[in-house]
Amino acid sequence: MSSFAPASSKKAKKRAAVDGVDGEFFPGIQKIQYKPDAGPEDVLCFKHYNASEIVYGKSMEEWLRFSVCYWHTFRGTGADPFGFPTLHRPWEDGTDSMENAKRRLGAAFEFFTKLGVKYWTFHDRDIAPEGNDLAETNRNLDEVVDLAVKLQGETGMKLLWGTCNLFANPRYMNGAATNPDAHIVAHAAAQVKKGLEVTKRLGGQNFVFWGGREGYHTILNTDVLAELSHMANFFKMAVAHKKKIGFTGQFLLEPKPKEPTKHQYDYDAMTVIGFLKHFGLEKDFKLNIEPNHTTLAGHGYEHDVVMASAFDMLGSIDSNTGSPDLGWDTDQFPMDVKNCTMVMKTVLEMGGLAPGGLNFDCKVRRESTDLEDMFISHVGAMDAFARGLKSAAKVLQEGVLTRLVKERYLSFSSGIGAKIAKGTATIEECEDYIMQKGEPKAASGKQEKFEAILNHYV
Ligand code: XUL
Ligand code: CO
Repeated sequence: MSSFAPASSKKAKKRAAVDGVDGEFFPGIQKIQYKPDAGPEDVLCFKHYNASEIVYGKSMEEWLRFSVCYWHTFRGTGADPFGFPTLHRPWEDGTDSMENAKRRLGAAFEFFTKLGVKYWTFHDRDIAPEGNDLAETNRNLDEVVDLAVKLQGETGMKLLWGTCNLFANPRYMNGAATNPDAHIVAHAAAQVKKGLEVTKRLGGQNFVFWGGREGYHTILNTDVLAELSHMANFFKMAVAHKKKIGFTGQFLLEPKPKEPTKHQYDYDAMTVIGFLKHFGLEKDFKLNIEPNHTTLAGHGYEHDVVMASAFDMLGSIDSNTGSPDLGWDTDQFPMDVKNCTMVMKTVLEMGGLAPGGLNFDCKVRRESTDLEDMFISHVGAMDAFARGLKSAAKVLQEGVLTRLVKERYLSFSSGIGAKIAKGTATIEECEDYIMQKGEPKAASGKQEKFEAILNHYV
């Protein structure tokens, strides 16, 4: 029996007819329920995430636009540089065939529906195998997308964003948009053309560019200005095609400082904002911020979320976490309520993330080998974010932190401060002001007080 919805629904029975995706892949798991009184070991239910509950004027579901990523959750094998795959999924037959691709998609939609998320994300090459040339690859993609359109229609699932994998194939080892060979740049552009078209077909609300190979391993062999200009022109071609086909999704650029490339051009939020503004692309792009990338860049967890939002450039979030004691991208599920509170505080302050969302760019540990771990991880992270949302709402509703921050900057509301804030003060006026008023008195920054107040709410 097919089971893309709870086994009891009429839709589930009808769906058994979809070719190649028959079968229930998570037979022991029912649709995840909200059970606020469940005990500590009951990890297959939500204790905090209650989709329809109103928090800070909107439903939890509207604030927390959760999305499951295809690459980790349905293509992750647990392989690492030192070891073979550990995650053996019942829908995988060990091949990269179209049949397997379709069966996997069926399993994915059963997972999405039982979990109760509304959105998913994918790279083109996650969902369909590459053929012998671009034409065959595109045909494969079209065939799997046909099935995805059908499954989306049956389940009500939506595509948060699509993206192109411009980093795994060996042709891209020296970069895609920044490759020193124009032939390869053209190939990447052709791939993006198709990626945009299928994302449009699936009603994608955004389209992501992550430049994993856009950067350098040694600056000795690299013309950085040429590469950055080519990348900007590459994005301009994509913007032109987006307009031509009438794709209305938001373009998002995802910063990351390194890994796999030693130095990636999209280093962090401010670097990307600077790049976009320099090349006149800031109206066409926002940012997709992944906190594990932020910490890899040497910043605090929420730094890039806050910076992108401050410049009205926060489009979406790849909500994951790293391990603060490691130096690489571990893509763990976000389970830290304080981190989630800080992210949700920013999201509430900006009035919501739509059309972006909270995409779980996360993978279960290679040692978390049970099928149910796929659910436990997502449920735990959704609950952590629901708690973060509730704490952030309290922080803002009571307004203590907001008031204290405002008071800290009070000197800019009148006199010389107001002129500095408006940009009308001159350097001579500042000198006159100091000559009259004398030495300023430095006020306490009160970091510990702010930290203690946050702890009151979390
Ligand atoms: C890699 C990463 C990507 C992007 C999409 O670190 O985050 O999965 O989110 O290409
Ligand atoms: Co990501």
